[in-house]
Amino acid sequence: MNDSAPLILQALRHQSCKRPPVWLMRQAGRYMKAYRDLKSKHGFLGLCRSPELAAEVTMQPVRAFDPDAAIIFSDIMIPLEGMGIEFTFNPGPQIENKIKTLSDVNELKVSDPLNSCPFVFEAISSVKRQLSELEAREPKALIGFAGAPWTLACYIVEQDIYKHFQGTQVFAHKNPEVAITLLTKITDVIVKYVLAQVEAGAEVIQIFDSWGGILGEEDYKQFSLPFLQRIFEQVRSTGCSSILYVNNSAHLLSALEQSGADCISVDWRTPLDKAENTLSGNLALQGNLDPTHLFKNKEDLHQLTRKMLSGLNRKTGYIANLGHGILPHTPIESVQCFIDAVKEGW
Ligand code: 1CP
Repeated sequence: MNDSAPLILQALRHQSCKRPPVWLMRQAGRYMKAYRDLKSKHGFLGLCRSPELAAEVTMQPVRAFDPDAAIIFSDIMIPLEGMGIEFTFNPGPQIENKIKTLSDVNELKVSDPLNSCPFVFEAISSVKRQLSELEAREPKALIGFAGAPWTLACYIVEQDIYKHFQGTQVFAHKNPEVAITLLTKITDVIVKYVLAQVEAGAEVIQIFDSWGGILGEEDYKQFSLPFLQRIFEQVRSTGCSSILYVNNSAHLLSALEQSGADCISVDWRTPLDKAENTLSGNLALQGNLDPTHLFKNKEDLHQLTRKMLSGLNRKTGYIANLGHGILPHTPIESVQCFIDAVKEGW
């Protein structure tokens, strides 16, 4: 076992890395047969709610493909259950009692995730132990995560006739104060949730603002950024590193710079060199191969991965990844091809 820090932590601290570290967003999941087999027995929430099974599903891609990180298996909705929000999955979140009014917001509890979802923290401790026992060439980082308050609000606010979460935008503009109260309550819970993940052993916290990109820059600064700033300030106070992923974020890059995250995870639509030129050099970058490129043939995928790396001007402060989560039906050979191509080095 090598006892230096995991490459991902070196990259987030801007220490020089012998090669780019690599992992894949949503690396545990439906493209893996081992995952599908376990899910067919226990159901998605059954996997999330069992610390043993969540740890096992977390470790499946780590053992199969040797990425530089494990990301804890769970879902962004899990900490909301303690607030009184009821949901199922099919395959995405289906919410029973959507938020419509101020009184719905007032009824939400600012619960303690240690009570409402203790299994997440038990799974983190278990994965931490398993990673330390793994016979791997490099130590691996353990990544915890949460949804951004805006993205969580997208799922829980009533959408009525609106598509693509515009219902949440309409809700925010009709009742900005109610929306801010809702976002503040979600943030209160998410702060507790990520701090408990750090306490349990997470070394990096990634926040997913998957629907932040539907907002224009000014609205982003009102309805997403201040809540992210609170979360990242708290994560920073523990000494833990942080990553912010915002899908469809080309127009938001300068706003994201003010989030307080250590690293911006760039979606595939923005060329990495453009992100590198726009963002301050103090910020690390993560990304950003188009997840659909994993369906190309091996030669093309290898070439595209090497091209992604050669577009960068830096040799640290960078984590190779996809530009969004890996898709169902992705060929597993492509996952290995992508990881191996990154491991060829700078
Ligand atoms: O049918 C199934 O097998 C369930 C599919 C699935 C999985 C594997 C869902 C339902 N969630 C997950 C796990 C999950 N969710 C992880 C696992 C850790 C990993 O390996 O990376 C993570 C990080 C998430 C986070 C998540 N859930 C996000 C943010 C990331 C992103 O892709 O933008 C979002 C938006 C969700 C909501 C969600 N949960 C599940 C689905 C299919 C979705 C997306 C639905 C939608 O597009 O609205």
